[in-house]
Amino acid sequence: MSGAVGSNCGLQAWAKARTRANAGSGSGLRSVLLAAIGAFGLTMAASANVELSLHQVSAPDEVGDTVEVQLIARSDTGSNETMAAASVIITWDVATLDLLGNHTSGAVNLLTSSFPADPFGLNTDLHDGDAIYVAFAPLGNPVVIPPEGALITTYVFEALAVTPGTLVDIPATFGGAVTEVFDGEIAGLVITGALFGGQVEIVDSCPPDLDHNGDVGFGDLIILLASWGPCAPGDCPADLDGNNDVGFGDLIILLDAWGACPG
Ligand SMILES: [Ca+2]
Ligand SMILES: [Ca+2]
Ligand SMILES: [Ca+2]
Repeated sequence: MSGAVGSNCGLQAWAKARTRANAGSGSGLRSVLLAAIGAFGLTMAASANVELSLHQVSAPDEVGDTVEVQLIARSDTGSNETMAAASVIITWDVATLDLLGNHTSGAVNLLTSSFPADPFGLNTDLHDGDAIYVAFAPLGNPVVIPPEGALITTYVFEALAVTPGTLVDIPATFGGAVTEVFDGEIAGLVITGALFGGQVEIVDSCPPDLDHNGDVGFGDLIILLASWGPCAPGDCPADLDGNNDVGFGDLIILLDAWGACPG
């Protein structure tokens, strides 16, 4: 076995596994990742682990803004570890966050860093509260994971609603998929450590700005008038005075705030 596995092989392996899954054989993502990093034997238990954690970049974010959540990998051994690949499941509350994608700015050097088509269908819909992110290090150049942590990628969400804290989690398993980190030197060695989700705080410093364009104006007035009348608690952004009804009290608040939002 040459062990020479490039990006195409990795992606082809994903495609093959997907085909097998579609055919009903239920092949696992784990075998796909193992094949892609050149390990075909049994996986081994690790003594040294890589923790994964999620962190909101700038807290809090405004409703309507993009929310950036960093995926940090950290060696728990006190010395550097290496990573060849990782599959990371993330889950979130679709009432407060909508996944827009991810970016690699400032992150470690990776061959692929994305939400590819997966055998479990987690990525068939990226707006339903679950997805699986996959990172492959460049061939022969595993990612160094120091004890102080390394940025793997940044997930980008849209903030949909005010919340003091909504959890973006990294489940160990979900829908048949597994969150796993693979060692960069020993093929097939799983070195997944502790998994820590992260809380995201979303605020709205300018509630009358109903269309989130930075000022209170006719666009917001139209939204308010269009939702005139009784409304359900928690699902009524134009109910500015919180009496479960859009009416003159809310109109007065909006008119008083007319113009640029504070800040
Ligand atoms: Ca999904
Ligand atoms: Ca506005
Ligand atoms: Ca009201």
